Amino acid sequence: MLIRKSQDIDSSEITPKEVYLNRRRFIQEAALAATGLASAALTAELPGSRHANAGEKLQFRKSEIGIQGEDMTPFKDITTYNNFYEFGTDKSDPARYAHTLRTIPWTVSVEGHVKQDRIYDVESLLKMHPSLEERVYRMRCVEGWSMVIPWIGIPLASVIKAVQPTSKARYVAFQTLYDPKQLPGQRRAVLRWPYVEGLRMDEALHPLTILAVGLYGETLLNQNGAPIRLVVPWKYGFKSIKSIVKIRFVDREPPTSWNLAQPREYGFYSNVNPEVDHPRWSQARERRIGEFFKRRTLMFNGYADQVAGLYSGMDLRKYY
Ligand SMILES: Nc1nc2c(c(=O)[nH]1)N[C@H]1C(S)=C(S)[C@@H](COP(=O)(O)O)O[C@H]1N2
Ligand SMILES: [Mo]
Repeated sequence: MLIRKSQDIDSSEITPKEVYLNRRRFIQEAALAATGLASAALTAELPGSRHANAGEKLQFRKSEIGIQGEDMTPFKDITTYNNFYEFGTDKSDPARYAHTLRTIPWTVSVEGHVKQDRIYDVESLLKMHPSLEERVYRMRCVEGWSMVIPWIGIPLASVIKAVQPTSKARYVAFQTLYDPKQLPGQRRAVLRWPYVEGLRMDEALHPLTILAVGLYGETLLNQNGAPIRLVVPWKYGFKSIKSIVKIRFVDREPPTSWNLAQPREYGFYSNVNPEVDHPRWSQARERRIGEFFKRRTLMFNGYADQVAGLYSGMDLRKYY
């Protein structure tokens, strides 16, 4: 049970901030239990996650995977210039409105062609990898802006290996929470809700693909997709689905939100490619947030050495 969990932590590991956050969580949960909102079964089964409090410090190791030598985008920009249509379509909307999302408790249902359908909390997913890793990734939005973000997370491959998909699993489908009360943008039909995304199994297993729970050493703020989101750095940003509640192993290419909305403009693959333009604009250049001059967009967002092999023999104009 969660309340006992926070007491389990060795006091030597606890920073003042963590003490504060743990106390705050205790009070939140006590309040929830008092109002009867949390059933006995719920609190017993959902230990919640130490990682789910926005802004909580995380312990991690620096990964050798990722980029070096580029300036990281300031925390302020990463957390105030966002795309998260569940909170509105303006870049400033998510930072203003995402506080309505409750990330405790949070569960992710793993289902489909897998050894066992099961519901996991964030912490038990993270235990599928030895430790949290910091990965500095260049990220490129399809609209033409880019950032360099020090993500904290674990390889999606570790989760996939732990849950053991069957041989029928050829793709992985992801789903964001659907709850218009918490995600008020879902009251408007700007997209079909819930937001869905997908990867081919080899893309999902690729070592660059991570489930992120933090950035700049702290748990994700809601606007960045708390408590757990996908990060696929060689693809346009919309593939990196936020606030995931379901991971489903499937045998066919799953539907994806932006492809459903504008199939001619957004394909399933959506690999960053300066040579394949969006029908309404060029993808050859991009604006790094914080910089004045545009820079050239790199093939596969600069990760071609690692990922080009996934697409050998494929016509990238057809499979855009
Ligand atoms: N559920 C959900 N996930 C989403 C989106 C969204 O609207 N809803 N926007 C996507 C797009 S277009 C981008 S560019 C990135 C932006 O992530 P960031 O705001 O953390 O930089 O999130 C992606 N994930
Ligand atoms: Mo985007």
